Amino acid sequence: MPTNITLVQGDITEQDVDAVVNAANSSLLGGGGVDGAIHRKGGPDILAECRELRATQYGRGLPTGQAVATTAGRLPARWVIHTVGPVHQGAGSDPAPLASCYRESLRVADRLGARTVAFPAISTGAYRWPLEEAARVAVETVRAADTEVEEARFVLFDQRAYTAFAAQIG
Ligand code: AR6
Repeated sequence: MPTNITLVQGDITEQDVDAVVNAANSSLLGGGGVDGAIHRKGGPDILAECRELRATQYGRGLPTGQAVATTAGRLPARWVIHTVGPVHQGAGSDPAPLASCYRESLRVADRLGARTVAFPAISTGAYRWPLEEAARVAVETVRAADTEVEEARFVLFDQRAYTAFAAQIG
C-alpha cells in the first residue's frame, strides 16, 4: 500500500508518531537545528545510545545517506532514526544522497515495525539545500518507496518550508 503523506507546520519533537527522523551529522553526537532540539527534549539516553553506536558500529561516523535508530528518550515517539543529509555544494549538487536519507530511514522504520514516521526537511538548514529541490526529492522518494509505513509526516518548522512541501504534494 502506498504511504499516506501528510504535512504539518510545527516542531518534530512534539509529534506523536512511532519514529521521528533526525537530520543528524555523521558524528551522531548532536548539533544544532533539529538535531539539537531532539537531544535537548529527548534527554541524555539518546546521546548515550548514539555513543554506543559510534563505539560498536560507526567508529568513522555514520556515512551520508545512511540511517540508524535509537530509542527516543523522553520524546512522545518510540524511536529516533538518525540520518545524515548531504551538504549542498552549489549548482549541480547530486540529490542522490538526499533521496537515500529518506529511503534508508523508511527501511529502518520497516525493520523496527514503525507505522508512522515524522520527517524534517533534511539538509535544508545548516546544510543549505535549496528548499524547493529538497522538497521535490523528499516527496518523490517517499512516494516511490516500497514500505510498510502507513503515514510519512513531513514536519516543517516554518511557513516557507511548509509552502515548498505543499507545492510538491499538489
Ligand atoms: N522541528 C522541525 N524542523 C526543524 C526543527 C524542529 N524542532 N528545528 C529546525 N528545523 P537543520 P540540516 C528545520 O539545520 O540542514 C545540525 O547541526 C530547519 O528549519 O536542523 O540537515 C546537525 O547536527 C530546516 O528546515 O539540518 C548537522 O550538523 C530543517 O529542519 C546539521 O545541522 C533542517 O535544518 C544538519 O543540517
